[in-house]
Amino acid sequence: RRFRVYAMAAAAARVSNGGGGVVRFPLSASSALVIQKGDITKWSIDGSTDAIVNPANERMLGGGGADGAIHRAAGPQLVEACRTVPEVRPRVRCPTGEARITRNTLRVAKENNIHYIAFPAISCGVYGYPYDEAATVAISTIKEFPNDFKEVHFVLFSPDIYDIWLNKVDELLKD
Ligand code: AR6
Repeated sequence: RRFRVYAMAAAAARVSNGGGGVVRFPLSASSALVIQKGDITKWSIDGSTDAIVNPANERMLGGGGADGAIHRAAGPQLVEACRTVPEVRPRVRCPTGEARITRNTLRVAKENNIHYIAFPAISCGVYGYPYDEAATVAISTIKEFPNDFKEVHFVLFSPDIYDIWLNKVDELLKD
């Protein structure tokens, strides 16, 4: 299985595992938002170009949480690929800035013709971002950023975060 990984410093979403629990919300006639429980390293869409978003740190050379899991699943090629990303200043490949980084990820994915993309609950683990606020930033960014994704997935590792994401989607996408 092949997947591309885009690193993000800090930002917005959250993810967890519990098995099952896939809920789809239409964004337009040709695209949908999908909320699901699970391990983002196991996520893929058969036969399609896909991308997962790594909640990395600025240095982009691995860490704990989802970042650690993604590097373990990807193998050493991922850290090698990350090393080729130019530093904007010493030890910083991906500067922190939550809204800008979230939008940058979406733009990079669009430029690379990604049709399916999966986000974890960025910043909701090691970085300790409040879940409700993280859900608001993540979901409203997907809603407001013009995109051609067929599906944008949030893959949430914990049941509590999954519930918060579902409620937030109901609140923000009901119109
Ligand atoms: N699949 C989906 N979600 C996961 C997985 C997984 N395999 N593993 C953890 N999560 P975190 P952050 C959830 O800590 O807060 C690292 O050291 C987790 O339960 O991964 O953005 C980096 O190198 C939580 O809800 O990311 C950075 O230094 C969510 O993913 C720093 O942590 C995000 O938690 C980034 O911290």
